[in-house]
Amino acid sequence: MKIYRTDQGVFVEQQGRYFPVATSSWDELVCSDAIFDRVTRSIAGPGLSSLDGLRVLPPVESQEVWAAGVTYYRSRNARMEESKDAGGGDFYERIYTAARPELFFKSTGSRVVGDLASVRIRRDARWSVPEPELTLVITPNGRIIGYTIGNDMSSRDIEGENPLYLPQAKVYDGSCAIGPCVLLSSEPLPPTTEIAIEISRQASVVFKERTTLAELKRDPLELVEYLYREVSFPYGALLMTGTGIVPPDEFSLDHGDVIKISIDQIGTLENAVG
Ligand code: DO4
Ligand code: MG
Repeated sequence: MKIYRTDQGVFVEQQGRYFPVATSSWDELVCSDAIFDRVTRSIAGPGLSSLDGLRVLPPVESQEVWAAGVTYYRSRNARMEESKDAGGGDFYERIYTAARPELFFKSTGSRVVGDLASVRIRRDARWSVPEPELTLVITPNGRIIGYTIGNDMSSRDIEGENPLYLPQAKVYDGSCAIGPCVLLSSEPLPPTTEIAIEISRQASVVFKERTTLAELKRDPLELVEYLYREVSFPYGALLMTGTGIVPPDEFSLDHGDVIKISIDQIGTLENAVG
């Protein structure tokens, strides 16, 4: 079951039809222990044939967005390369194998942009990339109730100059895109789940790659356990699980580029660079 947050309330999609879900707010629904039952019971009556005419909003309201890093071998290698002149390479090798994962704050809910909205590159960055990431939707008591698609926009030159610049490389207006919906599921996604990215410039594809969840080194449950150890989330949280795809070093995003990230069973998150 996929749920969408829109300007006309929450809708559940079932077999190509969209049914309204009774709730006072997104926050109320995602914090509800009965979310699966409530959403299932909403699938009744004729429903809508599409969400045309409604504005689909990012699937986040008061939730904080956090991110895990260096959870794929490809990400470890890219960070070691970009920070080698700053002497930071060793940190990435160590974090890749450490028991404690890298977790960092990414965005407030209000700063997240949704499907078809614009993401941004920092004005003071020279080397910017998107990071396509499976994103967990977690309740206040630490239960994973679903999955969505995230784009952890990053400034590689700033992060590479000094690992302590990470918050500036990662947190800025338009740096976090999430959507278009949440795939509600209490089961883990299969390791064969594919994450794919395509970047187009003036209608030509300039970068395209795919990976699968089999490459993700950390168990999502382990990431959630660390995140919730000493922090409480009264509205729950979203957790990006890290990128397994990094474009080649000579690639940097440009204004007007269109980024499409697709994950099996969830759909496609599309954002242009504003
Ligand atoms: O350690 C820097 C950031 C890592 C990250 O965002 C990722 O691996 O996805
Ligand atoms: Mg990332």
